[in-house]
Amino acid sequence: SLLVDTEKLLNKQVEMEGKSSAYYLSMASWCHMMGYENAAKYLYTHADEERMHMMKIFRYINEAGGHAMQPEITDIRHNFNSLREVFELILEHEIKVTKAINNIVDHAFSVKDFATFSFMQWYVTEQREEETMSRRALELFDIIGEDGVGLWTIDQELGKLHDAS
Ligand code: OFO
Repeated sequence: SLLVDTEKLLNKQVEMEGKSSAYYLSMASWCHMMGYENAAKYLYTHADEERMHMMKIFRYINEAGGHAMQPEITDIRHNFNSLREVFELILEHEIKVTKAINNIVDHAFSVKDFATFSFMQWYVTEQREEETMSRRALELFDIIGEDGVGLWTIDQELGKLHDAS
């Protein structure tokens, strides 16, 4: 069964994934309202994926003999200054998530909890993909530029990025 520390770390990660889901849903709503249709679509899907990330850990905790806790989700930001800011915040957030995942992997290894260590490998891979995707999204702003039809074009490209994922 899970050690107390491991269970705590995993429940903290449940909270983080739940928060990611709420955060991205809020961003999706802002993009949708602003008319960035493809960015909104990308973020609605991303919000669903984060919920799935949360549930995977949630079930694992209980299956491993722990007690998964439904997190309190508060302090969700609803307004953003620009589409670029949204994508900057996503990358920033994903980097934080990667650190938290790596910390769990490191912990699991050090206490010889190889089941958790192995379970977390999926997240290590997922984070590498998510960071790459976020960086690519952000690059569009520099490559295309935001003037004139730039923002519209960026939104179109964000739609393709999503299809490629
Ligand atoms: Fe986007 O992070 Fe979950 O794992």
